[in-house]
Amino acid sequence: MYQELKFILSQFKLNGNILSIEPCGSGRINKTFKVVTYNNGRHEYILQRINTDLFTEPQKLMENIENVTSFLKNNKPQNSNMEILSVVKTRRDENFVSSFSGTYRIYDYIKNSVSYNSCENNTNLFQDCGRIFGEFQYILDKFDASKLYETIPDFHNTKKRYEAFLSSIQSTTLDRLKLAKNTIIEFRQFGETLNLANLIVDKLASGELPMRVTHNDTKLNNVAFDKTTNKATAVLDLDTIMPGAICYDFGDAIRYGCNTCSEESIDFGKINFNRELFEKFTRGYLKEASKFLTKNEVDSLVDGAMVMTFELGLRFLTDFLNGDTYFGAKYYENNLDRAKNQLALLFKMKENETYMKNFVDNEYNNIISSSFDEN
Ligand code: GN1
Ligand code: MG
Repeated sequence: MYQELKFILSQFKLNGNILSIEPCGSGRINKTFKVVTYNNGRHEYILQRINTDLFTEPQKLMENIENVTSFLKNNKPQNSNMEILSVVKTRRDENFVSSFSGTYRIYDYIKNSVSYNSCENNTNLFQDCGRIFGEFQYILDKFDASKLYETIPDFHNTKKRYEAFLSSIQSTTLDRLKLAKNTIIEFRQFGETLNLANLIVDKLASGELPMRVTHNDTKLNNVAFDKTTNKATAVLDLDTIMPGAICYDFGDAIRYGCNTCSEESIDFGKINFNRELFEKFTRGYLKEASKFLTKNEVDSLVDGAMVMTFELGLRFLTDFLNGDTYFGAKYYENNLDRAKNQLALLFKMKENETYMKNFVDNEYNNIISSSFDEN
């Protein structure tokens, strides 16, 4: 494998000779390595093998990334500390290479950075995570979303995700159906009573929510923090940047970050919704995002959190019923357990729905009224 990776690396314009290649990151979809080279000092890079089963058109994926990153570089406010991912070109001036072992691209590593799978005891990390996603969206507010390719069509089309779930029930094996029976019933009841599959998709279709540039995978571990200051410095994993509803990004960050257990936990009884983290993220996020959000968008944020949790749970469950072809599974019931984890979180979110909506309202109103006071 390393011989092959060295051959891949030799096709890119790297600075110096390779010192090391180490697997890194916790993504489910692409394989990621940290590469260190030496030439009058160390230079660090991120090498990724793109999962072309899902991203079937890597040239379009990379074009999206090039367009968005150059827009961010040219339009970020002067006082912003945001770092922006830079794609390393190949010797032929292309932005990826394909070989028999796969399709690869390289980014410069964000200097002196670290990313976290959870906030542990430092809840300020999550506030700053909210701030950087808000700033990211704010800069991209001026970017024309219709210029982006849909790298995975209907990625957050929860209506279609729900239809795919219903048809996987028809085509699965008896064994998987028996194991998943109760979870299937709960997802159907939950989704149908709250109309979760249609809620956002319908508002996008009617124009109540505008189509924006969205990141679509706003987990805490997709943010780089400065190792010294612990400030969020960069938004990572730009593969799923596509047109979408703003609440998908707020929602997915809350889904991932406010679960008191990890996504892989099977301790379902311990799963709860962390209010302190919710407040921190919302505060950091709204400070930036209130500069451009419409009132309808503000009102949709909490719905986004519930819809994203419902949707990912459905995706895990559908994958279990389909024989684990998308996310992969470390053991037979892994994807079913992941679906149960999201369902447990969804119940806790429902209990907290009014509280969350009130908090968003108050926070937003405070920001708006204090900006009137300043003017
Ligand atoms: C996948 O690969 P990773 O971990 O960044 C998935 C997301 C899910 C996430 C759940 C392209 O992201 O949609 O929310 O797993 N990405 C894709 O952990 O399907
Ligand atoms: Mg990802």
